[in-house]
Amino acid sequence: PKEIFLKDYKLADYYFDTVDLRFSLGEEKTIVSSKISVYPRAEGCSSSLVLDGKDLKLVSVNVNNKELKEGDFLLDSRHLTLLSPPSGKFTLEIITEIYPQKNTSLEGLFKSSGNFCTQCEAEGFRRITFYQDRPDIMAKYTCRVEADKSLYPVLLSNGNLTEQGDLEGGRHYALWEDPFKKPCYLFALVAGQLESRDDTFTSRSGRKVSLRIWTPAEDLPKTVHAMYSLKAAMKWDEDVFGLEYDLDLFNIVAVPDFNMGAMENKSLNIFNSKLVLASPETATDADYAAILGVIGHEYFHNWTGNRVTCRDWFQLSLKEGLTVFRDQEFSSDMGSRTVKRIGDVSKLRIYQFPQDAGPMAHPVRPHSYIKMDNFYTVTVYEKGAEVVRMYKTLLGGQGFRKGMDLYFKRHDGEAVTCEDFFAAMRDANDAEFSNFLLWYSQAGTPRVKVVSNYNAEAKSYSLKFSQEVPPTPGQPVKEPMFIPVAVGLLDSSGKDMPLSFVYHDGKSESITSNDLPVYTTVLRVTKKEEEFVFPDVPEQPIPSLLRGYSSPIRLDSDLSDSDLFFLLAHDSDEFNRWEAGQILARKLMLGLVADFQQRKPLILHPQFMDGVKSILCDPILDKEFIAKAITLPGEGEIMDMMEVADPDAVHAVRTYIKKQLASKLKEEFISTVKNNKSSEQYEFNHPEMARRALKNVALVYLASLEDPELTELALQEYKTATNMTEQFAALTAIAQNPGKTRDDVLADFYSNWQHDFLVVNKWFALQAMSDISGNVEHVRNLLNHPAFDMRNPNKVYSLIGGFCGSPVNFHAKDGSGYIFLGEMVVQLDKLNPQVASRMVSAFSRWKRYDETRQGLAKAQLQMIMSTNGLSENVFEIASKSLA
Ligand code: BAL
Ligand code: ZN
Repeated sequence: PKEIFLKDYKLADYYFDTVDLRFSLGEEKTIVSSKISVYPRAEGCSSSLVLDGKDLKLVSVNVNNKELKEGDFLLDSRHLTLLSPPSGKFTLEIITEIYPQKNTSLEGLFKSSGNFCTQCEAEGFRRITFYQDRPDIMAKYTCRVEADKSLYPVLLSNGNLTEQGDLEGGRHYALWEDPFKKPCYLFALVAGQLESRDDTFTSRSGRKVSLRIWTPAEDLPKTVHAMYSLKAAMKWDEDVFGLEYDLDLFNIVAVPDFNMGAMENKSLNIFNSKLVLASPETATDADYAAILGVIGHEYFHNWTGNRVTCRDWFQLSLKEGLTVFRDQEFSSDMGSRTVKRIGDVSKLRIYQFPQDAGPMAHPVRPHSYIKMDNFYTVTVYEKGAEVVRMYKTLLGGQGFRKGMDLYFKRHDGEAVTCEDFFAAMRDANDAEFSNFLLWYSQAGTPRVKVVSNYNAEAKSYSLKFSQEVPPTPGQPVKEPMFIPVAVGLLDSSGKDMPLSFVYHDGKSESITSNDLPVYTTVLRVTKKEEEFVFPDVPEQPIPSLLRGYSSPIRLDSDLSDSDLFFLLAHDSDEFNRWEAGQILARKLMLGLVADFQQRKPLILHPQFMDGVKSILCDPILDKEFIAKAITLPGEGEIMDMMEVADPDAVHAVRTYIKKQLASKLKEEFISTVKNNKSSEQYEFNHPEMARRALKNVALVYLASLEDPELTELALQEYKTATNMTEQFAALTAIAQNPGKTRDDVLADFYSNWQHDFLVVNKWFALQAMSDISGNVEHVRNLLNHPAFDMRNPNKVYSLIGGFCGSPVNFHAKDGSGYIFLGEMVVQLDKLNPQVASRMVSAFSRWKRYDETRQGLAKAQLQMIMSTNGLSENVFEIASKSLA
């Protein structure tokens, strides 16, 4: 397989002006005709024109109305090369045949539940027709779709519907015209039996936009929340960024078979059903929140991604990091900012930190790839969003908005790079950013140490930072990064001290803003070692460091446990209150893991228990914040901090602490469950979600005790729940413990919900993720369950992906978990390489474990590598993991 490098980027020799596509959709084959007006970048260009193409049957190629003969072109398994195209502009017409009904990769044109649909990002368009399949080729498209009218009554593509009509033989057609230039990855087509929920949105300039969400008829009632989310997103983008929608029609289609969550095709977003369909009875609060966020995300791409797109795929974070940041801000404004931030930072720590420390570590802008699909990663998306957030932290809200305005003014209609975004931010603010661009090119999570010192005589307080970026594959040595560290100082009563000056580099810098006191300042840490000194500090402060998690780093401070308990109780930065609790919990868990490994008795520190109790019983705190604060760090997070990851010890310790807390705080947890009972009517709003979140966490703690009375309490919650959030949480609580109650409730749940594939996926995932010993056999049995289907990505992610999420079972010392995953990857790769490569990633950190586990995991990776016909997707992850 060939590796592609950013440094090799070259402008294309030919560009496309207009593209007219015609699809004749059929059961046996689909015929695709394209008519492209081509122009050379430079006069007198004599280069050949290389078009990408995969699994296409070429029917004919015409240039300026003349059919090309053998010898005029070369055809291989990846390209169609026109050897000597005319100099100057010309018209290129190509006819291909494709077979969407056989396409299980779900890239290009494929069938999902009988309907036709497309997925072209990153490189799926080359499976539809021969084309220069790269994002800097932007053209205006028309698309004529023709199909059997009774089988495919709805025919959709990008832009505006300009013509439609009936044809002979029971067929019909629709002609779509997109007035905006776009790269081919934003092309979309849908044809099938669908109905729509219709609504309108009037933009602030008075444009009346028709909104349609398409699903099979029976699912339409479940699109209310998606429509609410879309309208909220359209309004938010106008209010916050001044960005309006630019066409009169916006379509969303929900399909059950989809590799990704959703896709932002111009005016025709295609979604995985999971991220559209919701009703209180079938979807949880987490599903509702995800729908809000992803509907927002895809809509926001219309400006950050579509109107301004990426020059090449290395720049993916230009659109994804920025759009994730925008959707995070949208969700924060629609709910609780602190809770959203806690969730986003947890996601970064649980998924991105391990990636950044493993064999697949890559910068936010990768330097190379074999398969671009493998780089739709938490690094490009989530760390990329943190990079965008740092611009805002450094420039302030208004400065960030000025940068965004300049970015659109300069680049609307263009395919650009991360430097162009950086330059817009810098130039709009006359900012000095020194080495900020390193965030795009250096992989690895910076580790920052801070040492504090209070000089009582001088009444000054210093913070001394040192930073290190760990080596990552291909990057053994790193430069110091530009790290914004938001800091506040608390006095002994827990109040923020006003900050007026800081000495840095021998200079005094004023902190006040418009003569008002400031309680948080952003220190710019840019060197390997650097000191900041606050003068006029009347007493020894407790520092609140990295407020709001102002940069994506690992911070080691010299805060004592009592400082952390103090911050947990008093910090005005709510994120840092949660963080103080997490740092304490991580320390406690690591200490107990060491005890467990040395066969010492486990003892829970009473101060920790008192801390949990005081949060649980605080009547003022937000309930969802409490739920987050009393949830212990995950097993992965703790394993990540160990020299040699020990899943059994970490699991034993986490279970021990959970049970200890449950038993010592039993009465408090019972009151929490009783005082936060369901209201009759489900509402998706923060106070209601917070109430449910707290009750559900309490229930999981209680049920862990395996006490019949408490199991009965959970059972009652299960039976009386009026929404899926509470019903599923009760099921989760009960399912912790093996036995008849568990088996009965799982069977009951399936029999109630077997008609709803999205709910059945939750049922698969819950069982797959179970920590019950030897669960691999149960998961193997579930592969044969009639509701399971290897061709459906959601089912694979639930069952096989879910299994890899249980460290004790996936990393079982007998190798049974690794053998299972190895088999699954080989099977999946034949059907859907993108999904297989996501699954094989679970092996990538095998070197973190003990020798026995290393040997077992390595053997599976080697077995996968030796498989005939392995896809490039899986090859890239498996080979890099073994390197
Ligand atoms: N562009 C792929 C799906 C998404 O990130 O929106
Ligand atoms: Zn996106």
